[in-house]
Amino acid sequence: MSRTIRLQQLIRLLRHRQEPMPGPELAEALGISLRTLYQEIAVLRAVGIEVVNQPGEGYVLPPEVTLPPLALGEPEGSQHTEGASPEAAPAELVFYTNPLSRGGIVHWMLEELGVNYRLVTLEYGAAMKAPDYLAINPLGKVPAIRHGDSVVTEAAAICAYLADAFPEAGLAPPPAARGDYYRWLFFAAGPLESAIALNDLGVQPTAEQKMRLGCGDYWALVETLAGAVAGRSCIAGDAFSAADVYVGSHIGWGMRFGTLPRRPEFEAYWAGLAERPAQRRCAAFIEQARVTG
Ligand SMILES: N[C@@H](CCC(=O)N[C@@H](CS)C(=O)NCC(=O)O)C(=O)O
Repeated sequence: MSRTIRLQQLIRLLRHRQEPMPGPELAEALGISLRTLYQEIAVLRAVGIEVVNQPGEGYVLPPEVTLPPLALGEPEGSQHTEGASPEAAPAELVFYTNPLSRGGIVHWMLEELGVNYRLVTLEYGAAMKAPDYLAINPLGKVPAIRHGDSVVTEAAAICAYLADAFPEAGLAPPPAARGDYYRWLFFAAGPLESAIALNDLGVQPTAEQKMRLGCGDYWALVETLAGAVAGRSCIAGDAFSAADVYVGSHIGWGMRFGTLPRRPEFEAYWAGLAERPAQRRCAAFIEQARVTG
């Protein structure tokens, strides 16, 4: 059965039910594994068909949903029938990092995804500037990932890439609802990072320089960021996403090392994120590295 037909069947099955349909029942009706079902539901969400998961009950389709036929075209190379041909081996995912680096952001993202990856630790200095690593990142900096043939550097780009590469984890909103997601990811990776660095180095741009600098004024950025997270547990929409991993890391780190003020909006937002099991695992990993030197 092609993926398009399977997705249409999945929608049809849900449409004919008033009640939520449990995942295992749905998977059985489609003749696929639960894992494949999660992937197919992620595909539907990625094209804007919001299948709702009612915890403990199963999946339902909002009655107003219509199926966009073209949006469900067969992705290249995906025309396999489960059980009839072997699943392609997953692409190897390699994570280059140093425990005491921005790699912590990507580490958290990987732990949230719950995927298999190979962690390669690089010491600062010669190892990061060796030719084999410069072939991965010509800047000789961590983090970086290699996923199959794709190499991605820049922590924010890696988080966004991983959310798309593993849609079943639901760490990116559907494309049509990505306004805030992109906005705050880029805000934190661009102007916020630059302004924090300048402020930390004691550089005080003049009013005229602030007009030319992409980041503008440090305190205006702090105010804007505080407004974006005030009273919210997630920065983009109602669900935790890669934007929370990235922006949250800046906030948690910034408050810890004094590069951002301990504003109540930041404290409240970070308190919710710091409790996440994936974040706690990464914090323990960093602490271990710090203790053992
Ligand atoms: N813009 C990069 C920054 C990467 C970066 O500066 N990494 C630091 C560690 S946090 C590094 O590898 N420094 C080593 C060096 O420059 O030699 C990102 O967001 O990933």
